[in-house]
Amino acid sequence: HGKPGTVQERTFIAVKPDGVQRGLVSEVISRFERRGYKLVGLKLLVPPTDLVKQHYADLSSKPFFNGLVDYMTNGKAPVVGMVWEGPDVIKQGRAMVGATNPLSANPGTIRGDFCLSVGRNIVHGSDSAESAQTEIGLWFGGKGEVVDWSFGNEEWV
Ligand code: FUP
Repeated sequence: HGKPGTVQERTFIAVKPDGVQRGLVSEVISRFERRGYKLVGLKLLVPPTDLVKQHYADLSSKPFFNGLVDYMTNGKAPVVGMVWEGPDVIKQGRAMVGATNPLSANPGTIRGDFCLSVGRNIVHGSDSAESAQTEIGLWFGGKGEVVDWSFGNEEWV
């Protein structure tokens, strides 16, 4: 899919429990929609502990790991997981999300506009093609959970 010369990528974006609690689900979705990206996967869940441990496997030795897993899985609020598709969406999605530490995130990014704490930074976005593929498989591994569909117009008027 996509025009010739257009690399159609997919990335995993999640609104984390603090973002859901704060009513920012629509804000995050809206930014990706208005940018022109296509929503191809969407679910709300309290993720199982083993899923989150796998998702954050590269951080398992960090001192904040247990707290991070608890915050994601304790059910005080759910997570909204999404798969977004479009040109350069992995890198562009990271740019839209902003720096991990919100105090280093530029205004205009989601983190730079809506939060202050690294441990409560609202949103997740895959940081590479490899992690995007892994994370989409982890969160949307079931048959039909990611949907192929077309906007219908291959180019805007
Ligand atoms: P990011 O890809 O921007 O989400 O950043 P990381 O994968 O490095 O971190 C994942 C999550 O770990 C962050 F969203 C929040 C948490 N974290 C902390 O709580 N403290 C830190 O110092 C770094 C990350």
